[in-house]
Order: sequence, then C-alpha cells, then structure tokens
Amino acid sequence: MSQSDQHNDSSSPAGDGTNGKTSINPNSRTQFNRRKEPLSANEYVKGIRNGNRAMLSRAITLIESTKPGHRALAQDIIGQCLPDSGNSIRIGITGVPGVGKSTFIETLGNRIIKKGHRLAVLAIDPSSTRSKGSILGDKTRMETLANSDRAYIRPSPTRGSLGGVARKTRETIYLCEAAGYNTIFIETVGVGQSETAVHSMVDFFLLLMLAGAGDELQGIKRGIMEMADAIAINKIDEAGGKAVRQAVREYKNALHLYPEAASGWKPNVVTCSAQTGEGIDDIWKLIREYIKLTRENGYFEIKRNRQARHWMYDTIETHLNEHFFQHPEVKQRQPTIEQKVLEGKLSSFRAAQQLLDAYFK
Ligand SMILES: Nc1nc2c(ncn2[C@@H]2O[C@H](COP(=O)(O)OP(=O)(O)O)[C@@H](O)[C@H]2O)c(=O)[nH]1
Ligand SMILES: [Mg+2]
Repeated sequence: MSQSDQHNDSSSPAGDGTNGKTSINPNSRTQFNRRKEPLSANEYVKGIRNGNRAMLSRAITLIESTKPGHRALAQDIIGQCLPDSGNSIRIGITGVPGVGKSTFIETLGNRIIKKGHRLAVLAIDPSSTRSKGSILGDKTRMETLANSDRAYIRPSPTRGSLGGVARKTRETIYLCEAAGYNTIFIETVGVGQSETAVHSMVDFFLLLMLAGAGDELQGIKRGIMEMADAIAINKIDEAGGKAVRQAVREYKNALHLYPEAASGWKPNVVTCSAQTGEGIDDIWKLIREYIKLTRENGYFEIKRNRQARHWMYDTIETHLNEHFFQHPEVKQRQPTIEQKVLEGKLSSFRAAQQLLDAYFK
C-alpha cells in the first residue's frame, strides 16, 4: 500500500480500528482507535467535528453500506452533522476519461490549499466497478493532494447504481463540510446519468474538453454542455494553437445557443493545461466570480434550496422503490411475471399492475 492509500483510504465501520494516518486532532484519534465496540452516532459526529479523518472515512463507509443497521446509524450521523454543513463551495468537474480531471484537481487543489482552503475531493467513477486500478490511478495522479493535511480524497463506492452512488456522494458532502472542508470537488465521468445527479449537488459545474476531438468523439452529450457553468479546454500545452482557437470558437457558439441561465451568469469557454498549470488560476477566478455573482443576486441560495427539494423526492423514490422490490409477495412473483413479459405473453402494463396489486394487497 502506498502512503497515500493509507492516508486517505476508507476503513471498516465495524469498530475494528482505522487506517487514517493523519488526523487533525491526534488525541481523539487514539481514543477512538482503542475502542473495539461499535461507536455511537454521537461519537462519530464528535470525531468528524474534530477533523478526525479516520472517523470521517468510517462514517462515509456507513453511508455507503447496504446494511440497514449501518444506514440507520449513517442517517443519524448525517442529521447531527447538518447544522455544521453548507459552508462550502461545491464544484463538479466532469469530462470523458483521460481528459485530465484528476490532474486538474491536483493542480488547482494544491494552489487553493496553499491559499488556506481545506479541500475534499469525491470521485464518482463508474469504471471503477470493473477495475480497482482506476481508483489507484487517480490517487497517484493526485499524489501531492493525497499527502496533504488540508485535503481529503475519497473515491466513490464501487458498487451500486450510478444514481445510488450519487445520492451517497451527496450525503458525504454534508459530513465533509461538518469536518471543516470548505471546498468540495466532485469528479465525475462525463458519460450520462452521473452528471445530472452531480449537477444537482454542486454550485458550479465545470466541463473539461479537448481541442480538436469533436464533441461526438468526446462522448459529451449536448445536455451536459447545457449544464456547464464553464467549459475548459485542457491540454493546451499539447494541442496546436489553431486547434485550440477553433475549439474555443465552436464551444462559444454552442453555448450561445442556450437560453440565458436563471443565475444571470453567462457560461464561458476558457483554456488551460492541468499539467503545466497555465490558465488554472484564471479558472479559479472565474469560479469565484460566479459564486460572488450568485450570492449577491440570491441565486446561490435558490439553487441550493431547489437541490435540497430534488434530493428529498429522490430519496422518497428510492426508498419506495426498495420497499416495493423487497416485498415478499413481489419478490416471489416477479421472476415469473417478468418472464411472461419477455415471452410476449403479458403486456408490460398488466404485469406492472399484477405486481402493484401484490404489493398493495
Ligand atoms: N499534456 C498534457 N497532459 C495532461 C494534461 N492533463 C492531464 N494530462 C494527462 O492525461 C492523462 C489523463 O489524465 P487524468 O487526470 O487521469 O484524466 P481523467 O481521467 O479525466 O481524470 C494523464 O496521463 C495525464 O498526465 C495536460 O494539461 N496536458
Ligand atoms: Mg480521474
């Protein structure tokens, strides 16, 4: 295990010791580490508030757990952390694999922690279901950050639906904020579902692109461009000046096709090299301008409140959905009914009705 893994990895929630190398308050860490019995929500919350990273990691593992007991405990912890949350800037960073998201986060992250920010990086990467390597890869790409006391890096859980993963990320944000991280970066692969979910949990949404690759080639859907508060063309150290200028022109044109945003903000196209650092400070400046504008015109609050409402309904839907499919009668009848639909012997609507009847009966 590399040092960065030990430093930032998750640990088991089962009260079996922790692997957090650094905590802000060493005393509270030892105290918790000696404990063998499961911790109470209060103890978790105390640890998180003290900036104990191992406790934070263990609480996030509870959020990610599918065990009902863990989830109940996690909800308790989140509830207690809520009053301390909300005091951060949440930034989503998306783009196809390889565009340079992790490198960008490493470069920008190091600059802002030098300015005194405390940064949490949450990475949602569905490809990690297939290869654990991509998570390790990210960690080596964010090596300096991973070894900093002012940064906390947490890869997404590797199981579950994208929507489910995203919901857990949203809950994780609260804990990170309660732990004193005032800037949250959420890295997500720009291929579909996940950024809609991420868009509804961040204040600013940044889309990374490459020059000369064409957006079809880059697998970016129009809808994702529409959500972007800025598009940054990365790797300008590599691309020719002409290709970069053309890409800027094209994306600017594309953005102008969208109706003016309710935020009063005009999304812009900028250029950078996450590798050399060129343009990175300007992007940070842009993000701060956005925050300033939307805080002043009230949109910042409005957006957060709408997001809260969205997650309320999302959570209800998820719970109802789970409850439905765990119903014994539904569980028992589902395979046969599904098979009949596949064979064309039963219409989808009748099939659904039969299962719903079984549930409501
Ligand atoms: N030349 C150049 N390479 C870059 C730049 N940013 C990232 N890379 C490289 O592109 C590859 C993918 O980067 P990574 O940050 O992992 O992309 P991600 O999949 O979007 O997170 C790595 O080999 C990086 O070193 C850049 O600005 N210029
Ligand atoms: Mg990455």
